[in-house]
Amino acid sequence: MSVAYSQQGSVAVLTIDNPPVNALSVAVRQGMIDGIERAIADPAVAAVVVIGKGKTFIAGADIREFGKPPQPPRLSVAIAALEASPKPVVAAIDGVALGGGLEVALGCHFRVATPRAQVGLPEVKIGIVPGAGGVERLPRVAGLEAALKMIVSGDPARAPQAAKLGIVDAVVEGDLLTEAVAFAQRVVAEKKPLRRLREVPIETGGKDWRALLASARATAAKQTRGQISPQRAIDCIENALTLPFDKAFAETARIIGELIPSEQAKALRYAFFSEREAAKLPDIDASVQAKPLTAAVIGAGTMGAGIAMCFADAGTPVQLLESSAAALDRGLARIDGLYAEMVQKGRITPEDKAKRVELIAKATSYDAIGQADIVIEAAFEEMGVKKEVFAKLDRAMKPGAVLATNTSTLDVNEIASATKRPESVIGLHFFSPANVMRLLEIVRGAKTAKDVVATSQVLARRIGKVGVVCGVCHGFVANRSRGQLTREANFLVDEGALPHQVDKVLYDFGMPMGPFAVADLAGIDVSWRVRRSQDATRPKDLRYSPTADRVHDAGRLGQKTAKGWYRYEPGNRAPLPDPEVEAIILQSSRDQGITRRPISDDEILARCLYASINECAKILEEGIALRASDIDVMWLYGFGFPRWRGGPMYYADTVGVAKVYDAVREFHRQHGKLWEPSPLLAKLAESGKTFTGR
Ligand code: T1G
Repeated sequence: MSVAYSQQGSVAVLTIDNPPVNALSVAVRQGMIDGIERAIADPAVAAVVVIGKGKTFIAGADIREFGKPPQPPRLSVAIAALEASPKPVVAAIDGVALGGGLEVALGCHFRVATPRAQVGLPEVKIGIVPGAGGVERLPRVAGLEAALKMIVSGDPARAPQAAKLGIVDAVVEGDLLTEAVAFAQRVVAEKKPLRRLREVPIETGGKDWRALLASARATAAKQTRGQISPQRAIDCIENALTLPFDKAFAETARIIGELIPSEQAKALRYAFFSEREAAKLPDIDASVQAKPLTAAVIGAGTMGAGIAMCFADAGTPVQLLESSAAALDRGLARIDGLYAEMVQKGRITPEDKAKRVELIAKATSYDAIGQADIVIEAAFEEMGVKKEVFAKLDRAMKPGAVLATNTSTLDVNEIASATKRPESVIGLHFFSPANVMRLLEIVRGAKTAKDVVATSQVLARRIGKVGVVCGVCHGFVANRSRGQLTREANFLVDEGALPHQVDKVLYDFGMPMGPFAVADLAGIDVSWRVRRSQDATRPKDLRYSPTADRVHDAGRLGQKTAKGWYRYEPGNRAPLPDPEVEAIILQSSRDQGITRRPISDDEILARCLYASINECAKILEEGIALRASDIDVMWLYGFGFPRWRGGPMYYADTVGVAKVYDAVREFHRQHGKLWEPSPLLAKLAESGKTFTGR
């Protein structure tokens, strides 16, 4: 039974029951129509409540049905039936009412919600627009400005905010069904007029609607650069303002019809399901119990401080350990400064700041953190230091504690060998800035126990990260595969391109920044140190670009010295091309005996992306990553790869694996060993298969 029909006194109750999230399948749509018709026909029924079974109202249309031929009845028909009902219909919302879920609620005459409920129209995030009346009805209930914000961002509003906006008529404590039935009875008793939103005019709050739309377009162009759906959603809202309801609705239907099969929407659906897939591990099921989660962080440097903030941001107490009180105070001062900046930008209130700072407790000895369930080490990136820390942790931490390292390059197994409990050791690799970037690479060592992996996954969720599990190799999955892009970017500059040309190509592709701007942000000394640590083991016959070292040696360390691959004006982070750097580059090309040549944008894109894709294929065949989609999720959340392109593996599939393979072979011929094609890439290309099953 997808929609159960029952009665409480004179109120009919339609209970949506389609686990896990009450998605609006055919049976649910039909069930709602049958239910409302029965209620209308029954003289003993005076009002109707629509409620979801379980912890969700309705999560929206069933995304798995997209791309298949639509089956009647359409959702809008079911919603129209609810709205047209002569008897009052009340939506009772707990959990989420998203997409079609909120559209069902907006078709009802009244809405009540629990305090924890959330309502939203996230359609743009999966590349489409709300297609069952949300675009037309939300502005009518919440006003144009608020509706624009919600529809274009796709972000939900919590019940109290939704009540303020008028989307929800009442926030109720206590049992939701009881309260909703009582609400419905009051509507009947008080003979409240039924509010059919289609008949309500759109409020613009006295503002010029054209200006509001223009500003929403500009914001969307910045925040979701390259993505079509937010702009199309604004087109739909414009129609809602200028056309009669049914005409606007028909236009929206036409637009969504175009968007559903579009490449962007396919990629965004792929990203949605990939993210959920990444949480699933073949050898770890629900029977593996996660441990509790009181936490400590070692090291109050940039990384450690950022990690401590992740806990505080999630409302979880955390201890921060430094060897000296002075270093600890410096770390805490940095945290204070970052929160102060957030207050200044209006992202959090001064009270939020105080609460968060309070959650971070000082510790200056290992004994002080010994009772923590999980400790994350973010000490200096050097094996000797790490081993010393882990030997100390082995002595200090209670039995069963998870011992995690935030190393980005070192061998987790070797670090684990410094303890007598390697089964408790795991890599938890945060990306910089740790409190902002959402990827958490969960690096499973050879001996890491299953419950330690499961605990790390729970931890990731708790602190709002997207955890993706991988195995041990140099640089792990994300940085190892991205390193190839940086490598080629450097070679391209030696061969004839300039940093701003390379950066522009990748920026235009949809990356948030190009590799040279990223290097300036991260610090040119950081990658310099990594290269020095590799000098001893780097094969002498491999091509190596000395140019970055020369930029470093010229004292250009990036944004922090206002000079790196670019120059920077005081107080401005905009990278400006610098003739001094150009001179270093030209000299470096000459010294390497390279005759510079014009390099096309196509070559830049292919060299940078295919180098990484080839490496991703090697990572996959080595079994370091479990699935191609896991690598994609890492690039989406670790590097801001444009979500509407799915990720590098998915992108390779859209280009065509055979085409990528041909290009890799050609680059191999031209540039030698570093381009050795991955056997997996070759195999897929030759058999006409794809990485992601696209
Ligand atoms: N369709 C199909 N499956 C869905 C789904 C959906 N809408 N939402 C979730 N799932 C699956 C998900 O894949 C996972 O499956 C399980 O449910 C639990 O999800 C007409 C056209 C609801 C907040 O975009 O935001 O309505 O992996 O792990 O963290 O205008 O899922 O277990 O097999 O994410 O508690 C708009 C998307 C649709 C909502 C729950 N709606 N979902 O989060 O659990 S378009 C959305 C979510 C639409 C109309 C248009 C979240 C969630 P499995 P989960 P969660």
